[in-house]
Amino acid sequence: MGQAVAGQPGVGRVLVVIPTYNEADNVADVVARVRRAAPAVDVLVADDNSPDGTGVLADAMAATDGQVHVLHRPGKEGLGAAYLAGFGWARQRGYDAVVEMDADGSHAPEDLPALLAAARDADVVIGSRWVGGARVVNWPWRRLVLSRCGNLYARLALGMPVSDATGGFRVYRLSALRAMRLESVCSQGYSFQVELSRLAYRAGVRIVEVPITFVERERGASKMSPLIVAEALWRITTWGLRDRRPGRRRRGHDRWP
Ligand SMILES: Nc1nc2c(ncn2[C@@H]2O[C@H](COP(=O)(O)OP(=O)(O)O)[C@@H](O)[C@H]2O)c(=O)[nH]1
Ligand SMILES: [Mg+2]
Repeated sequence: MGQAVAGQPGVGRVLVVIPTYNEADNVADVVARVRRAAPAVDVLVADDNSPDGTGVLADAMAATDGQVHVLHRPGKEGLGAAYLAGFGWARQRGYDAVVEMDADGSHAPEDLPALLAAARDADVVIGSRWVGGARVVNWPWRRLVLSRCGNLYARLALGMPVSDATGGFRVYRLSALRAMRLESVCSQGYSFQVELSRLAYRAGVRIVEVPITFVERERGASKMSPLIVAEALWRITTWGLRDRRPGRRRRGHDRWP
Protein backbone atom coordinates (compact mmCIF):
# COMPACT_ATOMS: atom_id res chain seq x y z
CA MET A 1 0.00 0.00 0.00
CA GLY A 2 2.78 2.45 0.94
CA GLN A 3 0.30 5.10 1.99
CA ALA A 4 0.58 7.06 5.23
CA VAL A 5 -2.33 6.37 7.56
CA ALA A 6 -4.29 9.59 7.97
CA GLY A 7 -5.73 10.75 11.26
CA GLN A 8 -4.79 10.68 14.90
CA PRO A 9 -1.51 8.96 15.82
CA GLY A 10 -2.17 5.63 17.51
CA VAL A 11 -5.92 5.86 16.98
CA GLY A 12 -6.50 6.35 13.24
CA ARG A 13 -9.33 8.20 11.54
CA VAL A 14 -11.50 9.88 14.13
CA LEU A 15 -15.01 11.33 13.75
CA VAL A 16 -16.40 13.67 16.42
CA VAL A 17 -20.19 13.24 16.47
CA ILE A 18 -22.01 16.29 17.85
CA PRO A 19 -25.77 15.78 18.32
CA THR A 20 -27.76 19.00 18.09
CA TYR A 21 -31.25 20.14 18.82
CA ASN A 22 -31.74 23.91 18.85
CA GLU A 23 -28.08 24.80 19.29
CA ALA A 24 -27.92 27.69 16.80
CA ASP A 25 -26.13 29.86 19.36
CA ASN A 26 -23.47 27.23 19.98
CA VAL A 27 -22.86 25.02 16.97
CA ALA A 28 -20.46 27.26 15.00
CA ASP A 29 -18.35 27.98 18.04
CA VAL A 30 -18.02 24.37 19.16
CA VAL A 31 -17.18 23.07 15.68
CA ALA A 32 -14.53 25.78 15.19
CA ARG A 33 -13.00 24.95 18.57
CA VAL A 34 -12.87 21.23 17.73
CA ARG A 35 -11.16 21.96 14.43
CA ARG A 36 -8.58 24.15 16.18
CA ALA A 37 -7.97 21.79 19.10
CA ALA A 38 -7.68 18.60 17.01
CA PRO A 39 -7.08 19.44 13.35
CA ALA A 40 -6.74 15.80 12.28
CA VAL A 41 -10.26 14.77 13.29
CA ASP A 42 -13.45 15.08 11.25
CA VAL A 43 -16.72 16.41 12.63
CA LEU A 44 -20.28 15.21 12.07
CA VAL A 45 -23.14 17.37 13.32
CA ALA A 46 -26.17 15.08 13.82
CA ASP A 47 -29.09 17.49 13.78
CA ASP A 48 -32.69 16.50 14.47
CA ASN A 49 -34.20 19.10 12.13
CA SER A 50 -33.83 21.85 14.76
CA PRO A 51 -36.50 24.54 14.31
CA ASP A 52 -33.93 27.24 15.15
CA GLY A 53 -31.87 26.57 12.02
CA THR A 54 -28.92 24.75 13.61
CA GLY A 55 -28.79 22.41 10.62
CA VAL A 56 -28.52 25.31 8.16
CA LEU A 57 -25.63 26.81 10.12
CA ALA A 58 -23.92 23.42 10.14
CA ASP A 59 -24.40 23.13 6.38
CA ALA A 60 -22.69 26.49 5.92
CA MET A 61 -19.64 25.24 7.83
CA ALA A 62 -19.60 21.98 5.87
CA ALA A 63 -19.64 23.95 2.61
CA THR A 64 -16.34 25.63 3.44
CA ASP A 65 -14.58 22.85 5.37
CA GLY A 66 -14.23 19.36 3.91
CA GLN A 67 -13.70 17.89 7.39
CA VAL A 68 -17.11 19.03 8.62
CA HIS A 69 -20.20 16.99 7.74
CA VAL A 70 -23.88 17.17 8.61
CA LEU A 71 -26.35 14.36 9.16
CA HIS A 72 -29.87 15.71 8.82
CA ARG A 73 -32.39 13.67 10.69
CA PRO A 74 -36.13 14.10 10.18
CA GLY A 75 -37.13 15.09 13.70
CA LYS A 76 -36.34 14.99 17.40
CA GLU A 77 -35.76 11.37 18.38
CA GLY A 78 -33.47 11.75 21.38
CA LEU A 79 -29.77 11.70 22.01
CA GLY A 80 -29.38 7.94 21.72
CA ALA A 81 -30.92 7.71 18.27
CA ALA A 82 -28.80 10.61 16.99
CA TYR A 83 -25.61 8.97 18.27
CA LEU A 84 -26.48 5.57 16.81
CA ALA A 85 -27.07 7.19 13.44
CA GLY A 86 -23.73 9.03 13.75
CA PHE A 87 -21.87 5.88 14.72
CA GLY A 88 -23.41 4.07 11.73
CA TRP A 89 -22.30 6.94 9.48
CA ALA A 90 -18.75 6.53 10.81
CA ARG A 91 -18.77 2.78 10.38
CA GLN A 92 -19.96 3.00 6.79
CA ARG A 93 -17.09 5.38 5.99
CA GLY A 94 -14.32 3.37 7.61
CA TYR A 95 -13.51 5.54 10.64
CA ASP A 96 -11.45 3.90 13.39
CA ALA A 97 -12.93 5.82 16.33
CA VAL A 98 -15.82 8.10 17.18
CA VAL A 99 -16.04 10.84 19.80
CA GLU A 100 -19.23 11.87 21.58
CA MET A 101 -19.41 15.55 22.45
CA ASP A 102 -22.20 17.98 23.38
CA ALA A 103 -22.74 21.08 21.24
CA ASP A 104 -23.25 23.50 24.11
CA GLY A 105 -19.62 23.96 25.15
CA SER A 106 -19.95 21.89 28.32
CA HIS A 107 -17.40 19.51 26.84
CA ALA A 108 -14.36 21.65 26.12
CA PRO A 109 -12.92 20.77 22.72
CA GLU A 110 -9.57 21.76 24.25
CA ASP A 111 -9.80 18.58 26.39
CA LEU A 112 -10.10 16.45 23.26
CA PRO A 113 -6.34 15.94 22.70
CA ALA A 114 -6.05 14.44 26.19
CA LEU A 115 -8.92 12.04 25.48
CA LEU A 116 -7.40 11.05 22.14
CA ALA A 117 -4.00 10.53 23.76
CA ALA A 118 -5.62 8.17 26.28
CA ALA A 119 -7.33 6.33 23.42
CA ARG A 120 -3.95 5.12 22.19
CA ASP A 121 -4.02 2.57 25.02
CA ALA A 122 -7.76 2.10 25.47
CA ASP A 123 -10.89 1.04 23.61
CA VAL A 124 -13.21 3.47 25.39
CA VAL A 125 -12.16 6.77 26.98
CA ILE A 126 -14.64 8.51 29.27
CA GLY A 127 -14.12 12.20 29.91
CA SER A 128 -15.01 12.13 33.59
CA ARG A 129 -16.35 14.81 35.95
CA TRP A 130 -15.89 12.60 38.98
CA VAL A 131 -12.23 11.55 39.05
CA GLY A 132 -9.29 13.40 40.59
CA GLY A 133 -8.25 16.45 38.61
CA ALA A 134 -11.70 17.03 37.08
CA ARG A 135 -13.65 20.26 37.54
CA VAL A 136 -17.34 21.12 37.22
CA VAL A 137 -17.96 24.84 36.68
CA ASN A 138 -21.24 26.73 37.17
CA TRP A 139 -23.48 23.72 37.41
CA PRO A 140 -26.60 24.32 39.54
CA TRP A 141 -26.62 22.25 42.72
CA ARG A 142 -29.64 20.28 41.49
CA ARG A 143 -27.67 19.00 38.52
CA LEU A 144 -24.67 18.21 40.71
CA VAL A 145 -26.81 16.15 43.08
CA LEU A 146 -28.56 14.41 40.18
CA SER A 147 -25.27 13.48 38.55
CA ARG A 148 -23.61 12.28 41.78
CA CYS A 149 -26.67 10.24 42.84
CA GLY A 150 -27.27 8.91 39.33
CA ASN A 151 -23.69 7.74 39.07
CA LEU A 152 -23.72 6.19 42.52
CA TYR A 153 -26.91 4.30 41.68
CA ALA A 154 -25.57 3.18 38.29
CA ARG A 155 -22.33 1.96 39.87
CA LEU A 156 -24.09 0.03 42.60
CA ALA A 157 -26.90 -1.39 40.44
CA LEU A 158 -24.67 -2.41 37.56
CA GLY A 159 -21.48 -3.22 39.47
CA MET A 160 -19.33 -1.17 37.12
CA PRO A 161 -16.10 0.49 38.25
CA VAL A 162 -16.94 3.66 36.29
CA SER A 163 -17.08 7.06 38.05
CA ASP A 164 -18.96 8.96 35.36
CA ALA A 165 -21.28 6.50 33.63
CA THR A 166 -23.67 9.30 32.64
CA GLY A 167 -21.09 11.59 31.05
CA GLY A 168 -21.25 12.24 27.33
CA PHE A 169 -17.71 13.19 26.37
CA ARG A 170 -16.13 9.97 25.16
CA VAL A 171 -13.98 8.19 22.61
CA TYR A 172 -15.00 4.77 21.31
CA ARG A 173 -12.90 2.68 18.98
CA LEU A 174 -15.12 1.19 16.28
CA SER A 175 -13.74 -2.23 17.24
CA ALA A 176 -15.16 -1.67 20.74
CA LEU A 177 -18.57 -0.62 19.39
CA ARG A 178 -18.66 -3.83 17.35
CA ALA A 179 -17.82 -5.90 20.42
CA MET A 180 -20.51 -4.07 22.41
CA ARG A 181 -23.28 -5.28 20.09
CA LEU A 182 -25.18 -2.02 19.83
CA GLU A 183 -28.15 -3.73 18.22
CA SER A 184 -29.48 -4.32 21.73
CA VAL A 185 -29.51 -0.59 22.63
CA CYS A 186 -32.93 0.62 23.70
CA SER A 187 -32.35 4.04 25.36
CA GLN A 188 -33.98 7.11 23.90
CA GLY A 189 -32.53 9.85 26.11
CA TYR A 190 -29.45 10.31 28.24
CA SER A 191 -29.61 6.79 29.70
CA PHE A 192 -27.89 5.99 26.42
CA GLN A 193 -24.60 6.92 28.09
CA VAL A 194 -25.18 4.52 30.98
CA GLU A 195 -26.32 1.82 28.57
CA LEU A 196 -23.13 2.12 26.53
CA SER A 197 -21.01 2.14 29.70
CA ARG A 198 -22.68 -1.10 30.69
CA LEU A 199 -22.25 -2.70 27.27
CA ALA A 200 -18.57 -1.70 27.22
CA TYR A 201 -18.01 -3.12 30.68
CA ARG A 202 -19.79 -6.35 29.82
CA ALA A 203 -17.90 -6.68 26.54
CA GLY A 204 -14.65 -6.54 28.51
CA VAL A 205 -13.11 -3.75 26.46
CA ARG A 206 -10.48 -1.46 28.00
CA ILE A 207 -12.19 1.54 29.62
CA VAL A 208 -10.16 4.51 30.84
CA GLU A 209 -11.44 7.66 32.56
CA VAL A 210 -9.72 10.99 31.99
CA PRO A 211 -10.49 14.10 34.07
CA ILE A 212 -12.25 16.93 32.23
CA THR A 213 -13.37 20.45 33.00
CA PHE A 214 -17.16 20.51 32.52
CA VAL A 215 -18.67 23.96 32.14
CA GLU A 216 -22.40 24.71 32.27
CA ARG A 217 -23.74 26.02 28.98
CA GLU A 218 -23.86 29.81 28.60
CA ARG A 219 -26.26 29.93 25.65
CA GLY A 220 -29.38 28.02 24.66
CA ALA A 221 -31.51 25.73 26.80
CA SER A 222 -30.88 22.28 28.26
CA LYS A 223 -33.00 19.46 26.85
CA MET A 224 -32.88 17.57 30.12
CA SER A 225 -36.41 16.71 31.33
CA PRO A 226 -38.08 14.71 34.11
CA LEU A 227 -38.96 12.12 31.47
CA ILE A 228 -35.28 11.65 30.65
CA VAL A 229 -34.44 11.18 34.34
CA ALA A 230 -37.32 8.71 34.74
CA GLU A 231 -36.15 6.71 31.74
CA ALA A 232 -32.63 6.50 33.17
CA LEU A 233 -33.85 5.37 36.59
CA TRP A 234 -36.16 2.78 35.12
CA ARG A 235 -33.61 1.39 32.72
CA ILE A 236 -30.74 1.23 35.24
CA THR A 237 -33.03 -0.66 37.63
CA THR A 238 -34.10 -3.07 34.88
CA TRP A 239 -30.53 -3.71 33.75
CA GLY A 240 -29.41 -4.16 37.34
CA LEU A 241 -32.03 -6.82 37.94
CA ARG A 242 -31.35 -8.50 34.61
CA ASP A 243 -27.59 -8.63 35.22
CA ARG A 244 -28.25 -10.53 38.43
CA ARG A 245 -29.94 -13.32 36.48
CA PRO A 246 -27.18 -15.27 34.73
CA GLY A 247 -27.84 -16.96 31.42
CA ARG A 248 -30.70 -14.74 30.30
CA ARG A 249 -30.43 -14.01 26.61
CA ARG A 250 -30.38 -10.44 25.43
CA ARG A 251 -33.01 -9.45 22.92
CA GLY A 252 -33.18 -6.31 20.87
CA HIS A 253 -33.86 -4.72 17.56
CA ASP A 254 -31.30 -3.37 15.15
CA ARG A 255 -31.03 0.38 15.58
CA TRP A 256 -27.40 0.59 14.52
CA PRO A 257 -27.37 0.88 10.72
N1 LIG B 1 -29.87 15.32 17.70
C1 LIG B 1 -30.31 15.48 18.96
N2 LIG B 1 -29.53 16.09 19.88
C2 LIG B 1 -30.01 16.24 21.13
C3 LIG B 1 -31.29 15.79 21.53
N3 LIG B 1 -31.47 16.08 22.85
C4 LIG B 1 -30.32 16.69 23.25
N4 LIG B 1 -29.46 16.80 22.22
C5 LIG B 1 -28.10 17.37 22.22
O1 LIG B 1 -27.36 16.67 23.20
C6 LIG B 1 -26.42 17.52 23.84
C7 LIG B 1 -26.67 17.52 25.36
O2 LIG B 1 -27.91 18.12 25.63
P1 LIG B 1 -28.13 19.22 26.75
O3 LIG B 1 -29.46 19.82 26.53
O4 LIG B 1 -26.97 20.16 26.77
O5 LIG B 1 -28.17 18.36 28.05
P2 LIG B 1 -27.55 18.67 29.46
O6 LIG B 1 -26.12 19.07 29.24
O7 LIG B 1 -27.71 17.39 30.20
O8 LIG B 1 -28.38 19.77 30.03
C8 LIG B 1 -26.60 18.89 23.18
O9 LIG B 1 -25.67 19.02 22.15
C9 LIG B 1 -28.03 18.83 22.66
O10 LIG B 1 -28.26 19.69 21.57
C10 LIG B 1 -32.11 15.15 20.53
O11 LIG B 1 -33.23 14.72 20.77
N5 LIG B 1 -31.56 15.01 19.28
MG1 LIG C 1 -25.49 20.53 28.17
